[in-house]
Amino acid sequence: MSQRTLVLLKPDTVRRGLVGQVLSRLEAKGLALVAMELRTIDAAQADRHYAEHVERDFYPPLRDFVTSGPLVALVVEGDEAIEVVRALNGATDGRKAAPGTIRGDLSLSNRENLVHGSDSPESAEREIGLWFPHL
Ligand code: RTP
Ligand code: MG
Repeated sequence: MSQRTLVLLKPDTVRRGLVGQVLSRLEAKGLALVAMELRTIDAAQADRHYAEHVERDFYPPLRDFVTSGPLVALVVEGDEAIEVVRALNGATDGRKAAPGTIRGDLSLSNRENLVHGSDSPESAEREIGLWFPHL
């Protein structure tokens, strides 16, 4: 079933000059780009995006990180796109993510892990509305 999902290329991806490489992987997989924008977010947008994590101990440094510079927000579409993007991204911790995944090949960190992908149809709907309200 065709789905849309929200993807973030986090500030480390932009800082490290990996936007092209990461986008290429999504495009090569066959996912269609629906929306894409370079944006620097404030703490309020970070808190809305990570609403489920705001009270966690790991959240303050995560908030500092995601607001630390421009990121690329995009919506991609394709068959089972939510699960497909999560599989391309790999496990959260780049040190543990499998080789062949974006994080497994390009990240050595649990925080600076390059990408975000919505984790369920409900999350995708909420996050797409938050980042791209016109969609
Ligand atoms: P994301 O939301 O960024 O796509 O990552 P994810 O689904 O793989 O991981 P999630 O559980 O949603 O966590 C969101 C971000 O919080 C940081 N994190 N740190 N125990 C920890 O120190 C911890 N757990 C999560 C990660 O940066 C993760 O991307
Ligand atoms: Mg998540």
